[in-house]
Amino acid sequence: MRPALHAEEDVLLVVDPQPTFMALCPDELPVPGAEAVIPVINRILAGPIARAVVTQDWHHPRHLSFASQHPGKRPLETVDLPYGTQVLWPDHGVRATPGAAIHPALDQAKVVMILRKGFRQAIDSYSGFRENDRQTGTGLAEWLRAVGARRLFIAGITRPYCVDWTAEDAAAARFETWVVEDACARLGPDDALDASRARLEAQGIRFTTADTLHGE
Ligand code: VGL
Ligand code: ZN
Repeated sequence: MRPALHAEEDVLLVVDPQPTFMALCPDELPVPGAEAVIPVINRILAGPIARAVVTQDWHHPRHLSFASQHPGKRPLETVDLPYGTQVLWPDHGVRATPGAAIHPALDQAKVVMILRKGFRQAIDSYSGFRENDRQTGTGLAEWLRAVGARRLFIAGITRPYCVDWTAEDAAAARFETWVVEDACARLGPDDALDASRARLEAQGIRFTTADTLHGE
């Protein structure tokens, strides 16, 4: 259940809808089924929601989250960085490469803000609000407040990484936060996803589906 949508107060936050995470880019960070979220998100955007924000992974070509920058390490292994443990990934989301573009099929008519994140070479940024050092802000919370946003619906790529970290920071910034579960791509084992969902629910974040945003 949800109350009626309000044009000024409700924003769809689309996390990382980029080919770098899709089968289109097999040498980057393809996530099974990631391309399937685009039509689901477009369907939400065709409904009563009035505004959307897109985040875009926008990494330095030698970003420290890339396994390639750590001799002897492979993707999904971890390293200890000054801000804590960082999972390593294949090279992906490299700024101004085709894979880092917003997917061309995403309907951008209602997208009023595009926020690039992870652009500092030595800090990753899963969340659209705060980098992985948990200290460096992106300005997104302030921007959302400036346009009168109060409630956020979050969709995109991936749970439990960028979507869930963004949701957690959205709730911490006191937005009413919903994750649109069937509009998200999933990466990794079910138990990690379930644990993350429980963590988010404990913080008051709710889960919904794309149909609900049409009032169905
Ligand atoms: C993501 C890993 C690295 C994501 C981004 O969008 O979930 N995951 N960079
Ligand atoms: Zn990334």
